[in-house]
Amino acid sequence: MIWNDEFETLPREALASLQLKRLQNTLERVYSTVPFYRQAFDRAGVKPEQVQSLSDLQRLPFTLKQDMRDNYPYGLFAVPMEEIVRLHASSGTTGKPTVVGYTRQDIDMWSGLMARSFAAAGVGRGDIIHNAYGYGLFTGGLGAHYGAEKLGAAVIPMSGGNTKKQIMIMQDFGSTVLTCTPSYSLYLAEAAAEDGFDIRNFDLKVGILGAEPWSESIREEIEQKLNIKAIDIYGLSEILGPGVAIECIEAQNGLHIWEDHFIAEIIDPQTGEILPDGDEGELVITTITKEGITMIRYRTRDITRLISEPCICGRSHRRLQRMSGRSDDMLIIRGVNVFPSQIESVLMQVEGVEPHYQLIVDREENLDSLEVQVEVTEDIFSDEVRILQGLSDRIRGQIKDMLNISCKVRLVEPKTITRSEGKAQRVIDRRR
Ligand code: DLL
Repeated sequence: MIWNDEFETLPREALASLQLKRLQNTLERVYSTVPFYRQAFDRAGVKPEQVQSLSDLQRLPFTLKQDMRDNYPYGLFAVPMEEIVRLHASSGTTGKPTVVGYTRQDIDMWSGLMARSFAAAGVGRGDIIHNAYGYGLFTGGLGAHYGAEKLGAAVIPMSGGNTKKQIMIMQDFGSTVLTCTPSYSLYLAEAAAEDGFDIRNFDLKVGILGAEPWSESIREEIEQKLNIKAIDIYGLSEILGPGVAIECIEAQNGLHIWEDHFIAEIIDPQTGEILPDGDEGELVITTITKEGITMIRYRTRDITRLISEPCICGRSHRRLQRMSGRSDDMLIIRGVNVFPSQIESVLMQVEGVEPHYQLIVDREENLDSLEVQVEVTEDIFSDEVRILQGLSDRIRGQIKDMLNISCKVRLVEPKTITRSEGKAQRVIDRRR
């Protein structure tokens, strides 16, 4: 279902002129209210009024996560604190979090985009949304919650954790929609089975899953194990939270990025050069309606490509291909670049391998080493050592063939790898 027909199907030309108008207003505004941007634009020698076309945006400098850290906590806010009604923060792996603030209008806009995203995933009034994204500083919980209410669906504010209770509530309340990370959805299926329930028989019909990278093979696992349609949703706190982009249920192929609110560019992560539509690179986003925090050419570090072919659903907004990872998650193992998602894709093609794995990177005698720990089914695990050895050799060979890296493979018993209630930790890098 299309939530906002006028905007979601706006012809490309009209969309571009709306973007330009909104961009120009945004630049005027931040130039006068945010010293950080005024200085950055001055250094680049560009005044807001010189931005006369969308391609002029390229003349402005990028904004980095480090800029948010340098201006911690409120230095990038574009409005006085009296206008801020909500604060969120993203944890980040090191040091201080990055803080984001929302005005009342931002919250309305966010809820509207989340409602629009739910609708694109086939969710509507009458649905019961089991929201297992964490409530708190993380944007997932409250972002999905407000969107669900705006949509007019019934939302169960579960938050993360307490997995056994989640199963009971999901079953008793007849939840039809599950919102959580893809890894947690698999954990829920597993925990239900442990309690003697088959989650496939619950009322769930769709999962709105995101906040971490996942592969097409994991989607198949989830759809099969939970008997749902698994929809990929993307977002990040710096830009909004969940609801920046989502797959439509009609195509389930690429995530529509809501271009009436965001301008997307793809750049070469090394050189910063703009890449044409269709090329894979780093996603850069400019917000053109946000008030509290406005991001001009924010480097997301997420690797994807823009799909500009029209979609069968009738929405005119371009699509992002499923994220293949983050440029800063890319592992360099003895000089070879590899994304955890590539290893995941290899693993998931092997019969008997479960969708739970961890990559341990270390340095041994001055050389990088990679150990892939992956769970295998109970049946396989209780097989003879010879058979297990054969399987791990086969996986090692396939990783070598497809990704050109040598690694150790350790097959582990089911449920050995720590389950996560939020974002899964796939990589443990002991070199850092
Ligand atoms: O993860 C917001 C969110 C909540 C998105 C719920 C979707 C659902 P952060 O904690 O700031 O915000 O993390 C943002 O997570 O830059 C990506 O690297 C990653 N990420 C988010 N969604 C996806 C996805 C939320 N669908 C960071 N696929 C982003 C791959 C994703 N990575």
